[in-house]
Amino acid sequence: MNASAAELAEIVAGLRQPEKTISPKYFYDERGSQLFDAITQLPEYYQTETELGIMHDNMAEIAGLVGPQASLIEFGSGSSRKTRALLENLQELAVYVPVDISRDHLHDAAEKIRAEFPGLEVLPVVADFTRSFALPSPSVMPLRNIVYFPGSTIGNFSHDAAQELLRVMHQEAGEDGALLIGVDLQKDGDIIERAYNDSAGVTAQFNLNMLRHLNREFGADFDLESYTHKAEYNDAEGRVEIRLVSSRPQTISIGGEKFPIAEGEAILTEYSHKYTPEGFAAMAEAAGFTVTKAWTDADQLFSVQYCARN
Ligand code: SAH
Ligand code: AVI
Repeated sequence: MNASAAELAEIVAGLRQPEKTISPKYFYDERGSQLFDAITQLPEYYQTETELGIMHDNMAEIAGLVGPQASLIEFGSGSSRKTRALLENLQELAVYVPVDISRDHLHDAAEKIRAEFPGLEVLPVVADFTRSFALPSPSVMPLRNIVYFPGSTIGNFSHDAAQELLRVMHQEAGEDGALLIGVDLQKDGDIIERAYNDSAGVTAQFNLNMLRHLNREFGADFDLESYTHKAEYNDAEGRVEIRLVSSRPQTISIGGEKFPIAEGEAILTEYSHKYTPEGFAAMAEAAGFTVTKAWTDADQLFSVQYCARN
């Protein structure tokens, strides 16, 4: 089965579940990546500016821990906005490998990085990082691998899947490697809910765009007008739950199957888990990492964590 047939099978399997579910990776076509960039500019979406601030305030220490001639492998690199500070400050970086599922957006971002950092080897990889993929060989042998996973994209995975992904990163890092990861922290639920229900409605457009993507790439027939965005913080589970709610009874066709959906029924499109520092440290430990250093902001909204291999 090629990637796209496997993806169609995955989407259909998700729609067969008791709660219809579609993976958040299907947010990211070109428009989805642009809408995510717009989300990062929203006043309510505290994560991006907070993470950038933490990186800025602690860059000398981060660069010291990474050391010289590293290979920087970034999972879910998007527009590589946060990476620029690392590229400017890391010592004699050997190569930058941005990995992302959003093909055109990744290639555009890589071109911009090449123009901004002319001496740097940039080897983008279009891949779904939840499936196995090959890393390119750099022309200069790096001294160590640093896996970079900013943005709290780890939060979009269930605890089991997140631990599995950390294990993959543990392998990619190799013996002398390390992981540098952005992790959103548990906090007052109102602050979190506002971040996913912005007043300009950009997150709603981002959520709905998933259906446009599935219509175009997978021949689905979602009627975008008849779904509304819903994002709620589930305190007990420590996660935001994002859904699309059907405003009328209708039938979805995809992959030769039909799925009735009732008025008021929802499709789950994303979880965004928030962690306590202890909760993340325990998960990292179970995947073979020790959190050597965790930096946070004055309000303890977000954290950046340096994880060494055990
Ligand atoms: N790192 C950036 C972007 C975060 S948005 C930041 O911190 O702002 C999440 C990014 O991960 C998107 O660019 C999306 O295309 C990518 N992504 C999500 N799921 C993915 C998957 N399974 N495989 C590869 N990339 C994925
Ligand atoms: C990419 N990821 C960490 C974002 C998040 O906050 O979970 C995706 C997002 N969904 C809605 N707004 C932003």
